[in-house]
Amino acid sequence: MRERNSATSAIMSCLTSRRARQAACWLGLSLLLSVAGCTGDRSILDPAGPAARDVRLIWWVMLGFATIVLIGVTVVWLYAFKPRNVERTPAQERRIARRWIIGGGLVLPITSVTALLMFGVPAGQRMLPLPLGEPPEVIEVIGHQWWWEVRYPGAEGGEVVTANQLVMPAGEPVDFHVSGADVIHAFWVPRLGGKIDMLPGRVNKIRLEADEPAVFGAQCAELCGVGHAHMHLYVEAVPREAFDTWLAARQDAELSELATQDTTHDVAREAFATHCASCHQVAGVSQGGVGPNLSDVGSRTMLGAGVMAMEEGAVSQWLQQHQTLKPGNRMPAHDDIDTDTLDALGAWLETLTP
Ligand code: HEC
Ligand SMILES: [Cu+2]
Repeated sequence: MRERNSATSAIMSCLTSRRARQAACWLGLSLLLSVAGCTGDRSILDPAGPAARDVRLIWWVMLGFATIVLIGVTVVWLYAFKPRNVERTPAQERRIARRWIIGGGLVLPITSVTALLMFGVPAGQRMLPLPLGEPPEVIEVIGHQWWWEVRYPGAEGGEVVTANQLVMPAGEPVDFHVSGADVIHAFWVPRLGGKIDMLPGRVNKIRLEADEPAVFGAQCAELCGVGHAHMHLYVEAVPREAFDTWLAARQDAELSELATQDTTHDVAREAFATHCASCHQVAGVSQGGVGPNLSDVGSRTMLGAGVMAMEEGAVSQWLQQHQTLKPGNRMPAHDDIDTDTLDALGAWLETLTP
């Protein structure tokens, strides 16, 4: 609230000051607004890994270059308006014209493009999944309308599958193999680097690394339909040991036991078998593959790919209001199921916390 008040008074003082000061005032204000976006969990200017640092460097180099070009063009443009009365022979005119064409049309673009390539090519190279001494962890990320499927094919004891949350080891390179299940999406964790298209029928690869354990925001970066803006991904980098523990807890045997052992949830499991099993997988209970895997849904921090925070009662609320919370999403409204049953389903799913 205080921020809003100070912003309002800044705008008011811009409006009420004199003309010359007004111009400076607006310039300052717009600069302030533009740097306000430079931090946060989705800022490319606040890198948390080597690939993102490269991207930031290229960004600054390009900004610097663009600024120099802008100033250069402006100076030349102003110079062109300067009145002068020199008589030139046609040969002199031709020579001057040729100088401009060769200098501005060939030398300048060749040097600037070469300089940019010198920064860009090594940076792109570092993001390529080139062979390493020790093969890095592979995480598969598959974009769906409008949620994320995340698979760990290298997990000890068998592949681990989850959704809408990506846990990765920190301090080591990780290869992301990305694709799309329906339309084109794009995988983008701005503070780690990227972005890369997720294409149906093709696997794109990118190598990213998080310097330290931290939580990052990610977002689908390719317009993919009505739910695109609601397609966030929660990314958490954890120490290697914690990562291994996290994976081990998500082995099918562990998850099946978690989902089936507690008999107080029999009603919920029955309702699940009738209404939900065709679309959702819960280890030991169902095999559906249309929607997110729910075997560990209780351990998510967000539901619906970021539309609501996971807290007590959140799953039941999602079941009752998901078409309002995330309009147009691909899960049918369940108006035909009574609230008690939805509450029971929610309560059971929330216990699925490995
Ligand atoms: C026709 C297929 C379909 C059916 C039937 C279905 N769902 Fe879904 N469900 C989806 C899809 C698709 C999503 C992803 C929606 C999104 O976020 O865009 C989803 C999302 C969810 C989520 C959020 C998961 C997350 O990680 O954010 C929960 C919880 C859920 N469904 C539970 C249920 C329950 C319980 C039932 C039965 C009452 C059910 N679903 C029936 C397709 C289905
Ligand atoms: Cu999208």
